[in-house]
Amino acid sequence: AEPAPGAVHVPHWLDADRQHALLTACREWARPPAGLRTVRTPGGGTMTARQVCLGWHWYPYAYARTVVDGDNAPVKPFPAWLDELARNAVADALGPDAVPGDPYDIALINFYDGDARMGMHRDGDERSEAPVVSLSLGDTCVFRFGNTETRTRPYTDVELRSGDLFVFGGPSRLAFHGVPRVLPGTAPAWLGLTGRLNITLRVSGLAA
Ligand code: MD3
Ligand code: FE
Repeated sequence: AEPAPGAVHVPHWLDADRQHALLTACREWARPPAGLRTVRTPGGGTMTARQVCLGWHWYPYAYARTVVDGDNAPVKPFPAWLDELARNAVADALGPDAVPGDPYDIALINFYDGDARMGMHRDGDERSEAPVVSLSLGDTCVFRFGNTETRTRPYTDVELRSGDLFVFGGPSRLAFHGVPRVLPGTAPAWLGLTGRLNITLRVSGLAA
């Protein structure tokens, strides 16, 4: 399904084995040092989803190589297999011509409990127009996909389920989006995850 130009939702892209493997990896990455943390915005807000980064550390609103707003540890490396996964995702969703020349080198992994949300925002801290790849695990969420002008209507609400892929390329790369709610207790029982996890894969366009 293509809810907006360049935005493609592929339900059930990850089979059960790949969901398990990705969840196991995310749990390892969540451990300190440079593990899961609460993000505080300059305006004094707190993100309710907790986050861990690979490759480059995101903090509002820039990238660094160390956890400058946490334990100051070096950010964990971005593994080559995640670049492969991202390239396969873009090819499957948008076709081979949409796969970027530069490697994927950032993963932002958000952990949501039942009360967590993400407000409407745009992702503009990367220096690349490469499509963003999003993978969901665990509880279903309501994902709100908006427009490029305002954080309000018009928007489209889409349910993202465990194993779903969403790719944001073209004009949708700069659209406002958010997660107004998570639907607790909807994760597949076999996964063994309470809550929701989202992995976004990005090309930084930043110098190594
Ligand atoms: C559209 N994450 O990490 S995934 C984010 O579910 C983020 O954790 C949400 O928004 C989450 O920035 C939504 C879908 C998503 C991710 C990145 C995008 C949509 C996007 C970047 C550009 C456009
Ligand atoms: Fe985002």
